[in-house]
Amino acid sequence: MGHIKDIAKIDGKDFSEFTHNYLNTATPVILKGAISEWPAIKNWNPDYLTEKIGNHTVRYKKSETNVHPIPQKMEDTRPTESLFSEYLKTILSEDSAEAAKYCLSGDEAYFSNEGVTNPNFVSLLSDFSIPSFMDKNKIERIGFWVTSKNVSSWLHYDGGALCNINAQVRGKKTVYLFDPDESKNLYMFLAARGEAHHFSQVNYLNPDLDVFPKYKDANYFLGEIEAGDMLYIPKYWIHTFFHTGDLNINVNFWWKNNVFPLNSLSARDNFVEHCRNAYNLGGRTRENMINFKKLLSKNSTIQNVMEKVEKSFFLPQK
Ligand SMILES: O=C(O)CCC(=O)C(=O)O
Ligand SMILES: [Fe+2]
Repeated sequence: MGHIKDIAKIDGKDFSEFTHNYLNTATPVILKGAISEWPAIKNWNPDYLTEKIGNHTVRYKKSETNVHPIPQKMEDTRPTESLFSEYLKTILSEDSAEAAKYCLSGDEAYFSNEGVTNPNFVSLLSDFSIPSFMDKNKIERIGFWVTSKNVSSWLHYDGGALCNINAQVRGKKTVYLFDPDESKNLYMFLAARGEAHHFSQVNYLNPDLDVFPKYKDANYFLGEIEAGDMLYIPKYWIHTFFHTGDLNINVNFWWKNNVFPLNSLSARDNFVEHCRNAYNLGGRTRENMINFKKLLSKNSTIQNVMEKVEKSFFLPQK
């Protein structure tokens, strides 16, 4: 394996150290105890959550394994729905292998999206607060995550050039973070193929080193977040979490900030954006994405040129 370092940890109440040394330098860090005063830390147990939001319908991922999503099957995987109370019962059931196939994530469940509050979860809003270093107007989405033990996300970076603060309200997660330039060892899916290009092709829990030999050279940062901690993931950092508490609950804040690091992934995202703009399919709507994919599949010349640029400049795997 490549080099493994610990993710830095600081006193989570010291936002001035965080802002100067981490936020503004795009350096990941764990802010220990940053949210220990949130009412959510005491309140968010199964009974309380069932009472407050149990009757609301929630969407979540249902996968064949404990890893979510499986990017190779993304197109056939539609989120599933049920009442939150049913979801909670299922993931707290006796069969833990089955429970780990469920993942209610910030992709589907959110407190607010582009400034619009989700009415289903309003009753939980007074249990947490937006960190004071964050400009409220630049928050794109506040996500809600509820899972059982042994759930894992697939190795990816967050789209939309967004920074991320992920707050652990209950349970524990082991966090793996890769610098964006480690993408040279991570075999990201190609945007030129219309694939899930924020995702690595490698299953980090069981990497196939015959197919992905450079993965063994990938350097990463490792850390653990427990109830009360916040993690800062700078934009474009590639990450995955392994969930180790019996019940894991997180609130995360995706927001725009002005720090704009130039790296291989930011350059690639810009390149892809410009290619889409050239065909009047810019803007990150689902429709534009689908139409761009259709265009690429019909025009092998554009596809091959894009693929060459992606591979030679942004994702070289020598
Ligand atoms: O909790 C996880 O497994 C993943 C979290 C994540 O990907 C995020 O906060 O963007
Ligand atoms: Fe993420």
